[in-house]
Amino acid sequence: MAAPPVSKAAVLTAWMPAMLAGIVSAAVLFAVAELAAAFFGPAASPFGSVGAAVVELSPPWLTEFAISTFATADKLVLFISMGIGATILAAGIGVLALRNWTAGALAVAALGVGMVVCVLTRAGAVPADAIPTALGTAVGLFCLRWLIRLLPGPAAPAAGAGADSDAATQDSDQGRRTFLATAGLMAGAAVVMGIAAGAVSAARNGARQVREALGLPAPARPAKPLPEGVQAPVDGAIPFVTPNAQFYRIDTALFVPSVDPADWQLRVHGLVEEDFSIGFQDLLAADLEESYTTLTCVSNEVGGGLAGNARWLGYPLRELLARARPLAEADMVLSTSIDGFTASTPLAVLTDARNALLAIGMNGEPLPLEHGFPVRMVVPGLYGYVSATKWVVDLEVTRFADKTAYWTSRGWSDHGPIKTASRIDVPRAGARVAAGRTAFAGTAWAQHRGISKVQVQLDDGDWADAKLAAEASVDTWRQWYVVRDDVSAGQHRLRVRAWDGDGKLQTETPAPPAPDGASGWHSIEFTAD
Ligand SMILES: Nc1nc2c(c(=O)[nH]1)N[C@H]1C(S)=C(S)[C@@H](COP(=O)(O)O)O[C@H]1N2
Ligand SMILES: [Mo]
Repeated sequence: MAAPPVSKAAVLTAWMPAMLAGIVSAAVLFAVAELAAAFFGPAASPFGSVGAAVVELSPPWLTEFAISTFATADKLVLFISMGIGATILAAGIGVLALRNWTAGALAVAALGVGMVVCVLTRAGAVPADAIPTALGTAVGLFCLRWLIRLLPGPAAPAAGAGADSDAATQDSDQGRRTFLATAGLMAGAAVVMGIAAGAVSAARNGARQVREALGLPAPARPAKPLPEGVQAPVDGAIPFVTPNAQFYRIDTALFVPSVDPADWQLRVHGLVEEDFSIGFQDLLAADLEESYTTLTCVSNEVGGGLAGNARWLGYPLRELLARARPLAEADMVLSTSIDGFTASTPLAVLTDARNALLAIGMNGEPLPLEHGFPVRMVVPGLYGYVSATKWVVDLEVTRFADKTAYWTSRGWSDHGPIKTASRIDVPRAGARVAAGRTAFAGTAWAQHRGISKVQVQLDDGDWADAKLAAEASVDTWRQWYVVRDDVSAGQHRLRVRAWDGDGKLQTETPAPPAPDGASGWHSIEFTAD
């Protein structure tokens, strides 16, 4: 007998319970695994580990797109996409399990194994970290089995239609209610376990509590006080020192690593005459130095906000490396974070007179967790991806010819000096200002070379010198401003360009961030009336 034609909509409706069974089971799987993982350690989280693997395996263009498009929301976007992907996959597995239980169960098992592989290949993972994912997969599979059993078999949706006796209808109503109640209970349990997982991992985050109780020692060499007038006297100019809470954050860490200073150790080794390790107490007891340095991300677009200036407290890397005595053939230091991120920094910039620091303090506070607590690197003059390793635990003195780092093995330039850049902060692009007397202001940077001149151009007028605010040091950004009396009503364009301390004009030709930093002159449009 030929099956009656079945519409797509009817098939979907018939599959709905199976899809729901798949999704609810997946929710239980992740909730159980994440709750158990909260007791194991950050590497044990299956969701986090799959996310880390996605980041790790993503083609460079995708990672770069994500960072430049979503900037600091890139992690949220990743998790939401993963959630959507997991939901679709779980729905599919539910249908598969209904039609053929063995195939469905094998699919779940295969995904479980895949997640365990992600967990075990993660930086800092130990074999026991596989337990939460294995446990979650087992419980999820059990729930799926249970829910599928409550469903009628995979009969064609329209079969038997019209032939239902009253008893059969009642039966199937009863069955539907049992199915929905069971699925609802499981979903509720998943939500409760998910909330508990969040609470447990927050409570077990020792680093946060230790950080709050930590007092920083006074620097042996305090920062040179900021000269008067580093701040442009214009409303809306950004703060010269970026408050920690406003400081941009860029990293590949899906969950901020939690490092207890009591367990923190830094190993210094490689092409050195002496290798050694230091602990956090050694740093607290050392002669610390404090200085202002402006950090910049290589992914910053022309006019973008991925730059920040802070007062960093730390131990000079040149002194740490002097103790290790690098061999003559060495030309690079590969720094590694506890989460596996690496950066390759020219040895020369870590051993010259600049204030390259193993930093523990930011603007008078211990480093915020997301900025590398307890210890990070800060190197004036280089983009963060080749220098600013957060949660740093290992320094290997080596050679550019022998090793590559996280981003340099993904096609980014291996030396990352910061390009001269200038930005208009006032007015904001698209703003409306009063015609007549109008102030323009902004920021320019060329770390370790300094800024010697800034010019602006209004519409097609002549380029005119801006006033430069005071310079704190060549390692920090510098503010500029211009007050004009003659801004006519209407639509305008403003452009800016800067010269570095060597008298070199910043590149006019636009270039995207990859592979060694964006270039081009920033311009904005605004309306005066
Ligand atoms: N462990 C770790 N450190 C890291 C990164 C990272 O992904 N992981 N990103 C680097 C990059 S690309 C930049 S621009 C700076 C940003 O430092 P911030 O987040 O404190 O502003 O950190 C650097 N240090
Ligand atoms: Mo960066």
